[in-house]
Amino acid sequence: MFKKVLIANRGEIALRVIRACKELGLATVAVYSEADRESLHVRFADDDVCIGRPPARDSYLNISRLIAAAEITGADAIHPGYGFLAENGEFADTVRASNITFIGPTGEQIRQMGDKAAARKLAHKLKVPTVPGSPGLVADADAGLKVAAKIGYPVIVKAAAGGGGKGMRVAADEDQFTQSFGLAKQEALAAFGSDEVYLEKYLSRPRHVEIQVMGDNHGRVMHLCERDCSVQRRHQKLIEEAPSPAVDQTLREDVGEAAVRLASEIGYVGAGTVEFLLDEDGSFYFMEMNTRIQVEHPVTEMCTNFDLVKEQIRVAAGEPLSFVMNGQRLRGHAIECRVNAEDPARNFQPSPGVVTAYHPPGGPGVRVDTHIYAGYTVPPFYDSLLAKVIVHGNSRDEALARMRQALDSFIIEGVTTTIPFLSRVMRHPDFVAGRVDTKFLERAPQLLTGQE
Ligand code: MV4
Repeated sequence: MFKKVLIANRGEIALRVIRACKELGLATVAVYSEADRESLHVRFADDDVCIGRPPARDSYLNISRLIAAAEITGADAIHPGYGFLAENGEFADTVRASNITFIGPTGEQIRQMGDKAAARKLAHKLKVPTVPGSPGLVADADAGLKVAAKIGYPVIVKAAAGGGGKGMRVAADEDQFTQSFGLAKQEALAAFGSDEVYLEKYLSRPRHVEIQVMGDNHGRVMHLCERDCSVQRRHQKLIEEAPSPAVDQTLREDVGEAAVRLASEIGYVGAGTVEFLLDEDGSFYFMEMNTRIQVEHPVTEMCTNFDLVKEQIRVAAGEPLSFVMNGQRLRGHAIECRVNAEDPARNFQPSPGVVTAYHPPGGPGVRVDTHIYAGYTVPPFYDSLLAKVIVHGNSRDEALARMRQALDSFIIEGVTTTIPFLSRVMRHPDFVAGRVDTKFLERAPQLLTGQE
């Protein structure tokens, strides 16, 4: 096992990883930017190193500073958290080349899944269902028009280097196609430095269902049930739950088995997520694989009773998976709401500033993962996640009631938060009935303001 783990991240996930390390008896190193001097991850870690100016590219994205921080403090492993360098193959390689263990998959595995067109090709080869579309990259608009004519409109053009929604364009018909194709390529080049794109049939109202997988260095991969992340805005997830109200045990076994097949094929090691689109008729299609621990991992922890971050650390140290559950023995229902310092009535505009009062909810089945406290200043440089409220209940209804109670007793003053908005969603008849898809918020704009 390691002796000392450096956490290459900030905010609530840095605290989450520090807790897991402490439980395993490991020392910790926090890194921080000049904007995060007063952060709790710095206080709770055994050692800390300032790695630069507030903008992420000068600090949390600076690979050589992170490696130097690990070397100076004698850390023998690095946990990347999510975001920042978590899915950067070069970072994983550089960490390993410096004789430090990267807590996550290999650089090669990160790159294999980072190329979304190649991942789709691999899924197709393994008979993991994919949406009808181009077999690989589409060279030019003329080639695209031919594929589109074959699969039928609407189609979606996606960036091979993309993921999470950037560099995507929908074309309703042949007339729109050439323009959408060009725009997707342009956006992809600007965002990722690559204008490679591929094509899929566009599904109009899918649910976003993703499978948590975990692999070890002994050739084993298991899955830990699905999460439903259909409530999103501009590709930002706002609410997640497990299990999905749209997935029964038979479907769970099918999707889970498909996810495990894909991850096994590349010898995947660590925690990963295989994303699927779920159609109204129960068909599921592979979308992409994320090679990191995700923001929404706690809903899986609550209904599997399994500590994903501790297991990430154990398997990185070479230990075998502590048991293989494959979606069996699920326990109740969990929901997570992301509380952001944003104003839903003003297009979710960020609201940084000082938290003047703070009191978190509590009680049975209520978990709050956060880094904020009374007097904390929310810096303007990073994403605006303040806290994750995660509830667990014996049934979805019990979890819903717990979430309403928790949100309504959560006091955060000084910054505008999304709490009142989340509270309204928890009372919306379609959400209560589990009738959500990726267009849910577009259909219910009154939720943003609370006005009818
Ligand atoms: C799609 C789709 C419909 N059909 N692909 C969005 C994020 C990126 N990972 C892929 N995305 C989508 N791909 C096909 N063939 C709809 C989306 C999509 C979406 C997916 C999940 C959650 C929210 C979404 C919001 C808009 C579009």
